Amino acid sequence: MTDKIVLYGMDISPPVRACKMTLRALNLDYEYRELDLLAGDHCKDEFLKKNPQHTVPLLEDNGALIWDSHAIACYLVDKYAKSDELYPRDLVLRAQVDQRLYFDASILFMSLRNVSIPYFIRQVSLVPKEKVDNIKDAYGHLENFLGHNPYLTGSQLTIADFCCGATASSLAAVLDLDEERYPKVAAWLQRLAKLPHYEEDNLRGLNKYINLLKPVLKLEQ
Ligand SMILES: N[C@@H](CCC(=O)N[C@@H](CS)C(=O)NCC(=O)O)C(=O)O
Repeated sequence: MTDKIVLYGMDISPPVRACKMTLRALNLDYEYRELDLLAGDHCKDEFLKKNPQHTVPLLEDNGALIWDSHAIACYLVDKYAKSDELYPRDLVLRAQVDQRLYFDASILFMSLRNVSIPYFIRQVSLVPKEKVDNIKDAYGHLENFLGHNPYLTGSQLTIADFCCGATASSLAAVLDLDEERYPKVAAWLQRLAKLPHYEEDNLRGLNKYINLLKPVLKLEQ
């Protein structure tokens, strides 16, 4: 057991990048252990003992094992933040952040995972129209959530922006963001891109992810 925070991940993974952005915002030191999912590192016994769901990100903190990026982000802010801005304690504000986190977990990220996993596991490169439409719907929901606000739940940056932002930026691996149709999403992503160390925490892995998927996927429109 180690007393330092360890994040297990792979840079191309959107939820891993969301955790990196959260750790950065909290200014926390951590060790990053890169797994090669394409080589099956996440299905080896050593990792399965830590996360039987065999997903990254996985956080290890003083013996505690936490997986799912949303659970990790909430835990990190609750445990280490000096203020509650990134994950408010006010019940209504927190419920709004939670709603966006569950939206990412159940709709936004799934619209991407449902395309990427079939390709990574079985080299399925044809993306059926329903899956393309799911991605368009996801962009549309984000556009509506943003309204006139700079961030997803209002004027304050929260972990919902990290989780949804890492995923939303990655949707371009399947379908480029139509900036005329979703101008608020485009402006929000540009705002996130100005965060300190964005390049290291999100952009680098994002570019690798896009380069892996975009050239091979064929969309049924
Ligand atoms: N809801 C999870 C999703 C995690 C997830 O699906 N991670 C992918 C990489 S992006 C993974 O580990 N896939 C390997 C697998 O499911 O076996 C989270 O937010 O952490």
